[in-house]
Amino acid sequence: MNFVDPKVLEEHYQMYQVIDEEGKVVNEESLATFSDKQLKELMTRMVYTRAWDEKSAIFTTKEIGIHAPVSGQEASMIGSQYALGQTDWIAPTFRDIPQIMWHGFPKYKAILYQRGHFVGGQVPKDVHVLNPQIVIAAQMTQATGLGLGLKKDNNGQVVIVYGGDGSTSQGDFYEAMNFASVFGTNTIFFIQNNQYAATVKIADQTTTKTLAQKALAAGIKSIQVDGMDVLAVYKVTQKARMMAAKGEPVLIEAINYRIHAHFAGDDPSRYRLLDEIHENWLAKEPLIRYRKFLEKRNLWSTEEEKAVIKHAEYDLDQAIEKARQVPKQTIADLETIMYQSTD
Ligand SMILES: Cc1ncc(C[n+]2csc(CCOP(=O)(O)OP(=O)(O)O)c2C)c(N)n1
Repeated sequence: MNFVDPKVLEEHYQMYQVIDEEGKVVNEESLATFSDKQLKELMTRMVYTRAWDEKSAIFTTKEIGIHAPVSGQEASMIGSQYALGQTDWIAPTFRDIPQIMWHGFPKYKAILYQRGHFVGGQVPKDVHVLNPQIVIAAQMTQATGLGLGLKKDNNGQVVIVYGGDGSTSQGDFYEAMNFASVFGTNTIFFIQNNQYAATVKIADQTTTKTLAQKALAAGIKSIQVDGMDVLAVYKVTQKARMMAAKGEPVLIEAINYRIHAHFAGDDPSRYRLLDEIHENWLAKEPLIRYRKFLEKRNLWSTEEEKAVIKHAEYDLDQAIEKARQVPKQTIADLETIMYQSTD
């Protein structure tokens, strides 16, 4: 009699990396496929995202409403979105605002979404994103359905659905993967394991050593990637995109770390000791290591970084100003838009 031990799976997962924590290349072959322009663009987008995030946190409650901080997760977010085509779809959570903004979702609408204004939920027709989901894992079943539609359209489009580690403890996650596997939908499940579901740490959510292995029960291939390494995330998503476009759904587990609170305004020190574990994660954070990598190649400077930060802060001010011009919503608005299609 032989009960299979989940430990047999663990050795198959080796976190995929292109650069290590010191910005040193560990995978020359993957690196060779990037142009200097792409290498710089990835940094520009990450720095922009960090600046937007930090300034948003200051504005929270006054202007923005609920802001879910993303610092520490830029490599996962930017690297994965960068690997998509413009006509691919994104099914985001409340935290995945950077990906949808880079995919064309208007910035002022992102502010309105965070304020709970209905205009923030109206996605322009030519922008391929779903409304950010606040119900944990509900976006997974939606992305499976959308992935089935894309398969039937047969245009090579895919949908990427984001979820936190907490979403993998939900029923919708398993149901979505099972359906995706049975019907061969064009879906990429992208799990951002940022170590916490609100205040609950990963060790209190699951006894599996990886979240990636959860896909295997549904018959879906999966991989673990260093979610603080933007080049690795890009490469892995690019491959996943090719597979999903052929009706092979896949799961990516990106290991990263949420540096700030769950929602801006929370006090993370109530559930997370700001001790050496925190310090250890900070040392791995995506901007520091990627900056080291670029500087070694003379592809990045302090001046460039400052200019990007200034640009992001300006854009945020503009977006807030534009959001201010939108009339306050009323109860009657909610009733009228209930059965209307979006613009
Ligand atoms: C079905 C459901 N249960 C509970 C909540 C309350 N809630 C909001 S965020 C959150 C934690 C989400 O954690 P995770 O999926 O890991 O995403 P993260 O915020 O870490 O990116 C919870 C439990 C919710 N929104 N939906």
